[in-house]
Amino acid sequence: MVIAKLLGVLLVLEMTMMSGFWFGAEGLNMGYYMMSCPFAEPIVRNTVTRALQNDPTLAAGLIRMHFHDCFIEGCDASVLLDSTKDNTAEKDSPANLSLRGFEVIDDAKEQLERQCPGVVSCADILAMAAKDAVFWAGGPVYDIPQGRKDGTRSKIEDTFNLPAPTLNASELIKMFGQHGFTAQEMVALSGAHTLGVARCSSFKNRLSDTVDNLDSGFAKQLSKTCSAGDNAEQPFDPTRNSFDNAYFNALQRKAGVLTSDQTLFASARTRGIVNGYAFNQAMFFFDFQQAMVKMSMLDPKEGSKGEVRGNCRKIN
Ligand code: HEM
Ligand SMILES: *[C@@H]1O[C@H](CO)[C@@H](O)[C@H](O)[C@H]1NC(C)=O
Ligand SMILES: CC(=O)N[C@H]1CO[C@H](CO)[C@@H](O)[C@@H]1O
Repeated sequence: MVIAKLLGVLLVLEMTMMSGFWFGAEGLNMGYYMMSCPFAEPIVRNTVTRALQNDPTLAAGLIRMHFHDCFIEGCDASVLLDSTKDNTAEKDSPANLSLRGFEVIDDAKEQLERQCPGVVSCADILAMAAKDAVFWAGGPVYDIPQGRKDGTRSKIEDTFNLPAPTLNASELIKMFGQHGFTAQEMVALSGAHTLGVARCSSFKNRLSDTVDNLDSGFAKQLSKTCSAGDNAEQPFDPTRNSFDNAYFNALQRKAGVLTSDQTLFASARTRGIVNGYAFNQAMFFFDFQQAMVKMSMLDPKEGSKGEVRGNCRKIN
């Protein structure tokens, strides 16, 4: 088992080296900023570390923002664009207003523009920041290839492509399948809910639904949270700032917060995967980092298909 995993890691490493680092003409690759901005990675990492020391809850914000970015129009920083007088951007979609961490990206961008103007894309900064946040919170360390360019489209109506918290396992498998993910990768990625919170408006549907596989004690907890209003926050698991497998243990206790969380344990198609991750955190970490690398490479806009924004909130 262990040897097989190790071989797997070596193989992946070798493949990324071959495809990117050494022959790196087209496509994303590991050494993308080696010549043009060698300190890009440490600058982002230091910025993220400083921000998270101040506010550990922002780790969740950065990871979620990267997910929303990649699922709409590919990983092209479309999620970072502000609305203008003729365009309402993704970030102003009412249901998605709880995205957090924009200032961290702005801060990293400002420093990078001083060091190497016009070189490091906002999409790459966001992907690096999400990776640094995972590690900072205690999750796996991994490397992501770079070379994404920033897009110019960000439209509120595109956010219907995000999964809704009321989806069941088959719908989630289908939706993630459309982006090329297996059911196992979808469950691993959902494990990002080991960090952060959901607001009452995202789960109150469950309080009136009697067939929703909800532990009765936990149902009382959710009702109590909701008694403080739609924006009241409920942590996904008891350790909201630690990247661990407590989320999967919560699903086993029927104490998942969203319908889309609990369905992963309720459905026979994904229950085994949940049990595996609840039992073996190392396996969750391994699958999570692989799935995050894959997610970070969704439809990148390479070369002349995009630009490097000077300000992550505005197209050039
Ligand atoms: C499987 C489908 C998914 C659904 C339906 C979903 C839905 C949601 C919802 C409704 C919230 C709470 C928003 C709020 O009430 O303010 C949330 C939070 C969050 N999501 Fe997901 N999500 C999914 C997958 C993912 C993935 C793939 C990631 C990252 C890899 C992710 C990362 C997060 C994080 C970290 C938070 C907490 C944010 C915070 O505390 O600020 N989610 N998600
Ligand atoms: C999941 O949702 C779809 C669409 O609402 C429905 O057709 C299907 O029966 C549901 N599956 C389960 C297992 O509940
Ligand atoms: C995950 C989520 O809540 N997505 C919503 C974002 O906003 C749009 C528009 O209001 C909704 O259609 C999505 O369901």
